[in-house]
Amino acid sequence: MSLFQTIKTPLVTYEQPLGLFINNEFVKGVEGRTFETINPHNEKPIVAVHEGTAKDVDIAVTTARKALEGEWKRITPSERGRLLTRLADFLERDIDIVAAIEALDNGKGVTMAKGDVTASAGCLRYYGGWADKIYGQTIDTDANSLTYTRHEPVGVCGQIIPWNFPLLMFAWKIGPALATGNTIVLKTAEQTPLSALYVANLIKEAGFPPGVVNVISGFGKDAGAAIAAHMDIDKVAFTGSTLVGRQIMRQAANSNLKKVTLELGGKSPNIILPDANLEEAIGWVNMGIFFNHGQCCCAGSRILVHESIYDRFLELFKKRAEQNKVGDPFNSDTFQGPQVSQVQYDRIMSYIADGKSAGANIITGGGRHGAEGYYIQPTIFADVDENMTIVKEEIFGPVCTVQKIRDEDEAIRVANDTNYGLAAAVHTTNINTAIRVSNAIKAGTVWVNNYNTLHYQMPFGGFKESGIGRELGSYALENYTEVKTVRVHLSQS
Ligand code: TXE
Repeated sequence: MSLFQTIKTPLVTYEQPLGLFINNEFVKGVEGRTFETINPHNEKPIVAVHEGTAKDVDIAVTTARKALEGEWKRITPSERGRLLTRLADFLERDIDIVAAIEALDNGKGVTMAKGDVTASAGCLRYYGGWADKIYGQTIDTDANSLTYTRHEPVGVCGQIIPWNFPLLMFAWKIGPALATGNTIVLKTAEQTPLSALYVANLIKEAGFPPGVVNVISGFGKDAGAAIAAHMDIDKVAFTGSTLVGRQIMRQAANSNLKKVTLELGGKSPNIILPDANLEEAIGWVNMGIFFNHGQCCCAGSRILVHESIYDRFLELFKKRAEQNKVGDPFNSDTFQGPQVSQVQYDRIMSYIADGKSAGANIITGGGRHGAEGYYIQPTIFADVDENMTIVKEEIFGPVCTVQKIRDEDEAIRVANDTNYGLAAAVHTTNINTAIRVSNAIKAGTVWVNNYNTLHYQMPFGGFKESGIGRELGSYALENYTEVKTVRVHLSQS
């Protein structure tokens, strides 16, 4: 099988790389295996890509180690920054192609996909700006010493990303790692390998030295597990399910105790208090759960509404959800496309069936949308109780539950009644209430009167079982540097 193929989408025709990206070249996997990636809109294969296994991870790690100790080490921090900003420019230049790839491979609406490209370019440019601003400290302990710290790269970083934001997760991962001088072996999700391979070509075009970024298409239990267990990877960063996050930690512990950061699942509460601007809140609630087809780790899937506005809320929310345009990702006004895969479709449908049989009341949706593709209707469950599976577990689809709460205290108690702690929101026009509730919620991000408004300048990550460490903002830089203390004894003569 060849290493490139021309792909025709409804919007653009482009050259898709198919190989593993190692040492700035596209290559076949050692085992010679390939796997197909499926178009979730029509359930048909788009193309087959070369599969990386543990052997390819080994080769990529050797390459990344060589780059780390070689050319990359000699490049100045400012030049690293310039490479990142150049990559951001190329992403923006190719926005139509990259957005089309995301629409094709992931199923997200092309307009939403353009937003992902812009946010990814912003993220890379932001970290490009950081590259020459990584400082240590000088520490005055006594007159006979000079003590200072250096923030050195951790080394070779393994990064494993999911399929819900294939390009954006790629940017979130490589941005801070490259800004701080690390090299990378990144595995994309098997459902969505295409955009990262396209961007790999841009990485080469931008002028990154060979071996600095290596991209492996492959499966979790083979290539992914090989990264987590590798003895010569210094750090692993993972975004995905809590189940796999635990495995990654175990493998890191059982191998070389590589550093671990995890960005995992969520079951985030979205609280609507009686003094909220209801019209505006409904818009954010809709965005909170249905954006990206509910495939967001921070999705506002548990909606907690004060009893005094509950009926009115349901009436307005139903109306709003039914206005969401569900359909072909290549229509520019599509808000919700298909779920990413048959597996995800089945998983979500089984949660819906579970909610129905547990006696939850369907306000809207609850079924398949259309006859082809992994489309699911925006679904709202009401009259749920706290112990139902649909209230407890991450569904990761366009499905939410609406619960009645009596007062602020109950809202806080119910909001925190979860093993997760990724995000939350409160809608109120009282600043005191907003701050009180935000302080009381155990979550990495709390939105007040908005939802899902992530930004590369803001740290993002989870309390409790939602993860370890923070991505984005200056905080992410800490994941990718080792602090070295140097103490110099000053001679008195
Ligand atoms: O996730 P996996 P899946 C949640 C969401 C979803 C569920 C399952 O609830 O319904 O997880 O999705 C790689 N060693 N999230 O099965 O398996 C895999 O190849 C190393 C939340 O797709 O965690 C892919 O690259 N790596 C989430 C990545 O892990 C392994 C985003 C994610 O896949 C591996 C996605 C292993 N043993 C799903 N097994 C979020 N936090 O945004 C798999 N992988």
